[in-house]
Amino acid sequence: MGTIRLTVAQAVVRFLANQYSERDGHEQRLIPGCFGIFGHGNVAGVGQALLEAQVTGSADLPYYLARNEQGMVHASVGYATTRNRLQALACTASIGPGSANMLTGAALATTNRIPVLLLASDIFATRVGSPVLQELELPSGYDISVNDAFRPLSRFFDRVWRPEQLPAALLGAMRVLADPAETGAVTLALPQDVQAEAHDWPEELFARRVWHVARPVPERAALARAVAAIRSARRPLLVAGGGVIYSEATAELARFAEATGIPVADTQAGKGAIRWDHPQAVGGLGSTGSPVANALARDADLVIGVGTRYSDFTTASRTAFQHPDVRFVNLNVTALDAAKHAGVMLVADAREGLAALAEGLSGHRVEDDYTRSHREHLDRWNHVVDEAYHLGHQPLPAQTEVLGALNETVGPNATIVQAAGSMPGDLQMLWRAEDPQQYHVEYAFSCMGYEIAGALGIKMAAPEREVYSLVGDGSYLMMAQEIVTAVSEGIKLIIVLVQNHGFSSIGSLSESLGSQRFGTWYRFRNADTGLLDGDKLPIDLAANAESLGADVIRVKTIDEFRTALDAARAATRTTAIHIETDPLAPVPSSESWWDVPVSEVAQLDSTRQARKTYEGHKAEQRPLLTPVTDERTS
Ligand SMILES: Cc1ncc(C[n+]2csc(CCOP(=O)(O)OP(=O)(O)O)c2C)c(N)n1
Ligand SMILES: [Mg+2]
Repeated sequence: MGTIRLTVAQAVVRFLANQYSERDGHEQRLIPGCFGIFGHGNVAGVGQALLEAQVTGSADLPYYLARNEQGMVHASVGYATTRNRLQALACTASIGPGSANMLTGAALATTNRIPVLLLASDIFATRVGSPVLQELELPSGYDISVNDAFRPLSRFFDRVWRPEQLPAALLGAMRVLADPAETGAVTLALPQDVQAEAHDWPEELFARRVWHVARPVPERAALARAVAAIRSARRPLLVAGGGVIYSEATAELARFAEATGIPVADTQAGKGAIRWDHPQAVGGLGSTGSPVANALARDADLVIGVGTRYSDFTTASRTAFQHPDVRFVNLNVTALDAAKHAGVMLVADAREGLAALAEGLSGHRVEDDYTRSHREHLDRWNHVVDEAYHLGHQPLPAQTEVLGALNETVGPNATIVQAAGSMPGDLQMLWRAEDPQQYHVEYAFSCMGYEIAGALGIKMAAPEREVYSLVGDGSYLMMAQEIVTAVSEGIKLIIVLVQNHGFSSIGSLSESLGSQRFGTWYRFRNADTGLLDGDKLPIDLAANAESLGADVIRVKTIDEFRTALDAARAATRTTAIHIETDPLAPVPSSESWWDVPVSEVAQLDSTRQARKTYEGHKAEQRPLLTPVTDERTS
């Protein structure tokens, strides 16, 4: 075999253009494109390589210019999630602040277990001119740079100090990106001088490579233990997490639920894993779940977690499960999650695992009484949701009515995108999902600013879908700039901008914890109180969106909102609909709890009262440490 003389950056681009992933016999590009923002750290290295690839056709790696490095990582996460982790995008950033801006996105990707490849530019390997512009320069060691902050946030990190190190680094990066159990942020730190350095590469480095995305099957003995535990349970509850969707296991889940009669609750990432109107679907579980799922969870003697990481929102901070003998069976591709709550570990792909469980449980069904027990509760709950969707709240509409108008009109071929504020909770409780890709709420990191950037990536991954970014005023003010990227790329988003002049979410949390909504309004400072509780600010976020290139529709009522939705759907350009809502409007109760500690001592009466309530809930927390005994698994 011969060699090819290329720079390190040119080799990276050519290599990435030749990587594929495969699952169930379907092949697709593993890294189909690259976001980037150039600075001196990458303009002449990766930037030159991307240009050369495009103009000479030597490698196919389309480049997308983002407006903020954090935003481009969010967009990449939206993209990879929508592609069920079979494809990921690369992100190139300059050294210092450019790469540091990707840190939040890296944490978000790893927390959500979603692949993204970060090409972080680094300080000169030769250090001839050190310190360079934007170099951290620590007295404790000259080989440390800002990029070392990626290490704890990345599932794979390597810094390519010399060209000879590149092939192993690239192969390691692909291995982790394509492994459903390992995946997350993958960071290759590329010193700016090394990017431009030429090397003679073995030709085979650029061979077409197919990364098989595994569907690990359950170990036979573990499967037997899980089957026995499920057979011996009288009140089992299945919790469907994001892993069901990423594994494309939704049909197996429906079959499993139908065959066994076991009710299915969902998590934020798992909403849509089962249709809301499936006979066994009981809605969201946990702090912001449905009271139906929470009542079942309270009395469940067995919880079957499938593709869930059991966040505190899902377990209501370990108060959701109150049966004295509750045990867990956890089907998860990641041992970390399968081991949680001392459960029977079924380390496997969700689809393979569900099919194997269904076979092992053949002929087994929970008692009819149990299957019927929650029907009435569910009917009552559906009525509560309908009411929340049609409150007729005055003078400003309630947020639940905005969500209702969306839910009733978007259809299954749409995706709604959210991440932080009061909407994730309202959505988890009220949204009726009709399709596995309809509900996209980033709630592992719950990062304000994900909504528009994430929506951009989702629309890139699924151009045939109508993508709705639902964004609160707080999140909008943190990160709206990818509207410009959407406009320049001709990518159509529908942005629903919910203006309530501050943090409705943290405001009501603060009030419930005795902190009186302190610091959660976006208001003028009030000369009388000294607090930020004066008049509303004269700000116009609709005008802001318009200034970034979006078409804008301002509405005041829910009827106007519905009409605006029709117009936005008919439009071809990115369109923002601005609506003001009442942050204090009522929301149904999940009849659940979330652990946010309240001051143990306080002079404020509101805090002291809240502390008493807090201690009551704290007493309900369970360690969930009891191992599953032999008699339940044999
Ligand atoms: C980057 C980031 N900073 C802080 C938080 C904590 N936080 C969660 S929700 C929220 C307020 C969100 O405000 P807005 O987008 O207006 O939504 P609303 O609560 O009004 O529905 C804050 C500050 C967060 N989740 N993400
Ligand atoms: Mg708000």
